[in-house]
Amino acid sequence: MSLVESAVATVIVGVMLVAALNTVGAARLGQLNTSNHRCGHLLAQQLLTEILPQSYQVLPDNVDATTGNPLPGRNGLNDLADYDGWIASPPQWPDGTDVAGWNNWTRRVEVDWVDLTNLSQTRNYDTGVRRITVEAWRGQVPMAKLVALKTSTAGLTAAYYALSNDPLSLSDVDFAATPSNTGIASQINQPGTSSPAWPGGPNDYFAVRYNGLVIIPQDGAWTFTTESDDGSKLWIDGQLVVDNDGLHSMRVQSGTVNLTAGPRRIEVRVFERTGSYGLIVSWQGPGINSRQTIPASAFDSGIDRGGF
Ligand SMILES: [Ca+2]
Ligand SMILES: [Ca+2]
Ligand SMILES: [Ca+2]
Repeated sequence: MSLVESAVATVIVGVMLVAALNTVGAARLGQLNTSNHRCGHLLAQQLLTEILPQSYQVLPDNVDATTGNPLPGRNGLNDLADYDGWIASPPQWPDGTDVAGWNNWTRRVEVDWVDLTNLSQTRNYDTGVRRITVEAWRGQVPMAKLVALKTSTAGLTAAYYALSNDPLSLSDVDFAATPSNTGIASQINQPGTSSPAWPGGPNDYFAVRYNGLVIIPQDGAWTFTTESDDGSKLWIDGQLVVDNDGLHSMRVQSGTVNLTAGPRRIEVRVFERTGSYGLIVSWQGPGINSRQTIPASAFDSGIDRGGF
């Protein structure tokens, strides 16, 4: 990984470690034997360090170049999904041999797609974010649980919804439902059009939700703008920044928020009732003196470029 990739990955893992501790609960941790807890943490961390660089996208497993047979143990694994449901007691080295001296210990892994707006919410479709959970148990007692996130690639995840009702505002859309289609958007820059928002989608009565990370280049006050037909809203780190909801033709609304440099969660929702449809998302802030469409480079967290 490059330095930038490494830094971003560290930030996200750090955030998630806090979330993991909250999940376990401070009271529970206090009851655990400190040395067992540290041992479990080391075991879980070792495995998580192995898993994080693996590909977000599913790849054919690694095989022996001469025999064509799958490599033993975890040496055959090469993507995050390969680790889902993986369990070993005692813990194993990557080649499948037991780690000596840890007979009563178990390590298990779960890999899920989660909703970026609610990291505890798993989804049965590709949200663009995989959550990796590694647990270490001694006997029947959980000693450590580490959680990390990995995003799919550059761009925002788009979830598309064909609506069967007549929407008047975003609150008329069930964004918790399974979407009609999903995709990746490098930017949000759709001027008014009579075309569908996704191939094969309807011309009217639909909604789109974009999720991902936006890299804030500098500390300061950042103004975000949506220009949309019909209504739209924009959130940064779960905070509503732009409210451009309701029925209207292309209309500009903005909001300003103070942010420190680094990756922030961004979510944009839009719906289309009838007539033309459009959505353009732009920003202005330190170093960007006039409103510009957020460039694709700002949505490139660089964590998984596939191939390392
Ligand atoms: Ca694989
Ligand atoms: Ca339309
Ligand atoms: Ca419209």
